[in-house]
Parts: sequence; C-alpha cells; structure tokens
Amino acid sequence: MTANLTPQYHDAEERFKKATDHAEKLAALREMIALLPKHKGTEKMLAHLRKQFSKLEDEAALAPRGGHGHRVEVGHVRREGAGQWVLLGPPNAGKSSLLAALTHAHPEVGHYPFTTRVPLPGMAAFEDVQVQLVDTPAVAEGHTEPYLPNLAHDADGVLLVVDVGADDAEPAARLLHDLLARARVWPRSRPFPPGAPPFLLAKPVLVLGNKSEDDDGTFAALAREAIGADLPFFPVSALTGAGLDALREVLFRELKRIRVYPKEPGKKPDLERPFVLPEGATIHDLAAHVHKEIAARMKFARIWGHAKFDGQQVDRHHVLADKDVVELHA
Ligand SMILES: Nc1nc2c(ncn2[C@@H]2O[C@H](COP(=O)(O)OP(=O)(O)OP(=O)(O)O)[C@@H](O)[C@H]2O)c(=O)[nH]1
Ligand SMILES: [Mg+2]
Repeated sequence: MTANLTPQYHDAEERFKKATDHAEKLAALREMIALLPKHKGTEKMLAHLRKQFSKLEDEAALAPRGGHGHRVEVGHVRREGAGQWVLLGPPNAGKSSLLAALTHAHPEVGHYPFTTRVPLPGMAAFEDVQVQLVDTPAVAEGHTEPYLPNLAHDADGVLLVVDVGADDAEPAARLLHDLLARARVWPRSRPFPPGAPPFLLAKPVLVLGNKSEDDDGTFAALAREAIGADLPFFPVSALTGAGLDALREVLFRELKRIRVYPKEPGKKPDLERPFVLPEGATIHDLAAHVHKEIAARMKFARIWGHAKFDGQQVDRHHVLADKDVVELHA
C-alpha cells in the first residue's frame, strides 16, 4: 500500500537527513510525524518514526551540554506570527481538533486519550495577521509532560481546552491550575496579587469550552464554574466550527498588538503585510522596527487612520492605533 506522502513530508524528511544536531533532527521528525497521512498503510511507518523520535529524545537528554553545544529543548516551539498561544487540556478535550479547525496543521485526532505525543504548532489567520497556536500532549494525573510549564511560561497566552460534557471537570481544572502555577503564569483577568514575586507573569488565560455544539448553555455554565468563572470563557465546537471565527479575532486582540502599514511618500501602502507592534507603540518604535537608521534620521510622519484628518503630520512620540497607515519622513 502506498503512503501518498506529501511534498511537505518529503521536505521535512530532507531536513531530517541533513540535520546535524539533536534539536534539528527532533524538529524535523516531529514534523514528519505530524505530516504523515494516518491510515492502515502508514501504521508501521508511524510506529517507526515515533520509536526514532523517543530514541533521539533519550540520546538528546544524555548528550553533554557544553557551553557551545546546542541546548535541546523538545518542549520549545519557536514563536511565529503576531503571538503564540499554547493549548492545554485534559485528554480527548479536542485540543488537536481545534488546532486542525483553526489552522492548516494536520494533527492526529483520536477518540482515545493521549493521541498527541509532541507539541505541534499551526498558524490561525485573522484578517491580515496570523497567530500561532501550539497543540500539546494531554494534562492528566501522572501523565503530564515535564516541559509543559515551560511552554506555557514562554507563550504569550494560554488556552485551556475543556470538554463541556466531561464528567471529571473538577479534577481536570485542578490539574490545569496546578500547571499554570508551576508555569508561573497568572491569568490576566484576575487582580494581580500584591507583592507577587517578579517571575510571576500575567498573561491572557482563556477557556475554550469545546464540544458545545448540542449544548443549550447548561453544560458550558457547569464547565465554567469548575474551571473558574473569572476566566474568559468561550463555548466552541471544533466539529461544527461554532464560535471559531469570533475566537480568531479574540486571539489577536488579547495579544494587545496593533497592525501598522508603512508607506513611502507618493506610493500606495502595502496593505498585505502589516508590521505588528505592541499596543502603545509610537511612530519612533515603528521607525526603529523598520530600520535603525531611519529611526535616527526621522523628522516627522504623516498618518492615515485614527488621527483627526488623513495625512496629518505627527511627531515621533505620537501613539499609533491598529490599522494606521504611516509615511515616515527622514
Ligand atoms: N462532538 C464533538 N467531538 C469532538 C469535538 N472536538 C473533538 N471531538 C472529538 O473528540 C475526540 C478527541 O479529539 P482530539 O482533538 O484528539 O482531542 P485532544 O484533546 O487532542 O486529545 P489528546 O491528544 O489525547 O490529549 C475525537 O474523537 C474528536 O473527533 C467537538 O467539537 N465536538
Ligand atoms: Mg491531541
């Protein structure tokens, strides 16, 4: 039986062959596992790849970590796009199904627990920006991957995925809150505790109440009560897609970033590829982002968008808004 491997799979395989260290090999293998079509004909191949992956992981753990060597971080996913959200949740909640519904990634989905073995990223589009979602192995009593707290600590936000119909909502919620505490992540919707240690990071923590397609709100309310009613809660369904379009926008807005379109004098702005900057960024921040030299030489800017009138002249301290078009004058 042929496996019908995609060009993307062959690319990943090529990278695997050329890889010179454990981190590169593991990254390529992870992609191969994710990209391998899952059917009867590829079962053996999948088993072989997984075996190779765990063997490499073991080797990587034993490899010396000298000052010049590459540190192997199986649980680290390089941030791409406007920001990174990590999906965390109990087995079978639908984390991988949500990644598949929101992005072009092809994670394995199964009706049995612990289908996902390694983190897998995907990009979710909202208008002209992309946010990164990272699917992860399940959080369960005695089965939680040791790198998950790190992954959550490094991400810009956390999505707690729960199945609104699950009957073990409370123990699952407890495990997720323990994990957030170990990750030193404080949900931004809660008042920040006075005198909190500096390593505690306030981040957006949202709850996705998945499998809500047949729910009239009763199950969602119970799930919300279990996980904490002070966390923003979004009923969604990976199956029907309900709630997902609205969620794309929330994922971008909660990152508190803005899009800005630089334009050259006399030319049209490039509205396809915005610069993404933190909320509160100024003209100077944009110029520094475009080019250090431009920032130093910049005299003034003209702005189209939220300013009083189009083409208004502003100085370098002017605070930008989402979707502003900016002409920098050096
Ligand atoms: N009815 C319904 N079923 C869903 C929905 N989302 C996922 N499922 C099903 O739930 C099961 C688990 O889905 P996965 O996406 O593999 O769940 P997961 O959280 O990634 O599971 P692990 O990787 O094992 O932790 C599969 O049988 C899915 O088809 C949904 O919105 N509605
Ligand atoms: Mg999964």
